[in-house]
Amino acid sequence: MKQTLETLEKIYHRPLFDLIQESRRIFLEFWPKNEVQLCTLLSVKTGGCSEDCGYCAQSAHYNTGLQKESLMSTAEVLPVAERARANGSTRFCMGAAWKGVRDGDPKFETMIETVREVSKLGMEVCVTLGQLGDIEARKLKEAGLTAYNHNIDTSPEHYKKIVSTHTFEDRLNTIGSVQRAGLSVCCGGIIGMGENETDRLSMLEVLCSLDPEPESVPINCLTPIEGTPLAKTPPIDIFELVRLIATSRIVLPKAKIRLSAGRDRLSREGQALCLFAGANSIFYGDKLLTATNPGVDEDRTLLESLGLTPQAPYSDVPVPSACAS
Ligand code: SAM
Ligand code: DTB
Ligand code: SF4
Repeated sequence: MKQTLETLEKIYHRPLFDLIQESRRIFLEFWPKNEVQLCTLLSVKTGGCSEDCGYCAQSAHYNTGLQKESLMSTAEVLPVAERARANGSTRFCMGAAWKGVRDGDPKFETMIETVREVSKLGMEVCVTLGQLGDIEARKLKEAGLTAYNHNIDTSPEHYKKIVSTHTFEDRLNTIGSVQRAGLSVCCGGIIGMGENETDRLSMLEVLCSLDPEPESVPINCLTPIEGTPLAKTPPIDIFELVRLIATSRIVLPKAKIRLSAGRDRLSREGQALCLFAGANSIFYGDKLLTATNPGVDEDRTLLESLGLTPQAPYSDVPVPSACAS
C-alpha cells in the first residue's frame, strides 16, 4: 500500500524496541513462524559491464581486479542449480553483468534455455539481467521464470550520485515490463552508500508505491569493493539496518524480506536481530555473485542455534502468485 514519507518516518523513528515489537507482530501474522528461505545466487556472466554503478565489482569503468567470465551455458549452470537444491535452497537466482538483454540476441536465447531447464528442478527461479522490455519479460515468463530481480537501490535523488549510465526512471520502466508479464518482482536496495535516512525511506516509499507490491525485497549492505568510488565508505550501524528491515516488514507485510549482501560483516547477534525484526530469507552459499558470503556451515549453525528452519520445498508458505499454477 502507498505510504507517505511522513508516515514512514514516524514508523522508523519509534523507540527501537517498540518498532521491533510491532514488526514482529506483523511478521508472525503473515508468515510461518521460524522459517527462513534459502536462496542461492550464481553469476552466469561476470564482469565487463558497460554501466558505472559506483558500488559494483563488475563495472568495466573501475579497476576492481575481477576476472571476467563469459556467459555460462545451460549445461554448466544446471549442476550448480542441482547442488543448490540438494543443499536446501528453494530459490535459485542467476545474475548477469550487462546493461540489459534484447530478444533475438543469442545470449538471451541461452538465458531462456537455462531458465527453462532450471525451472524443471522445482525451485523458484529468479534472474537479474539488467534492463528489459515487454517482449523479453514475456518470453522469460513463458520459459518458467518465477521472479525478476531489478533493484531501485536507493532514493531517486541519491541514485544520480551513484550511477550515470542509466536513470532511476529506466529502472522503473524495466520493473513495469516485469509486472506486465505477470512475473513477480524482486526489488530492493543497498544501504551504506553515503545516503541519508530520508533517502532510505524515500526508497521504501517507492517500493510501497509499486503496483503490485514487490513480492521480494532484498536489503543489501554495501560490500565495499576496492577500485570503485564507494570503496572507502564506512559500514552502517546495525541498528539502522534493523530499523529499515522492521519498517519494511510493517509496510510490506507480505513480502519476503531478504537479508542480502554484507552479512559476512554482521555479527551473529546482529543477524539474529534482523531475522527477529522480520527478515525471512538469506542468500546461502559461500559466494554472492562475486563477493563473499558466510559459509554454508556457518549459516546452518546460525539457523540451528536460533531454532530457525530453512523453508521446506513445497511447504505451505504462499507461493508468489506469479508462479502459482
Ligand atoms: N546487472 C544487473 C542489475 O544491475 O540489475 C544485475 C546484477 S547487480 C550485481 C544486482 C544487485 O546487486 C544490484 O542492484 C545491487 O543491489 C546489488 N549489489 C551489487 N554490488 C553490490 C555491492 N558491492 N554491495 C551490495 N550490493 C550490491
Ligand atoms: C540482490 O539484491 N542482492 C544479490 C541479488 N540481488 C542478485 C546480489 C548481491 C551482490 C553483492 C555483490 C557481489 O557479489 O558482487
Ligand atoms: Fe552492471 Fe548491474 Fe553491476 Fe550496474 S549493478 S555495473 S548494471 S552488473
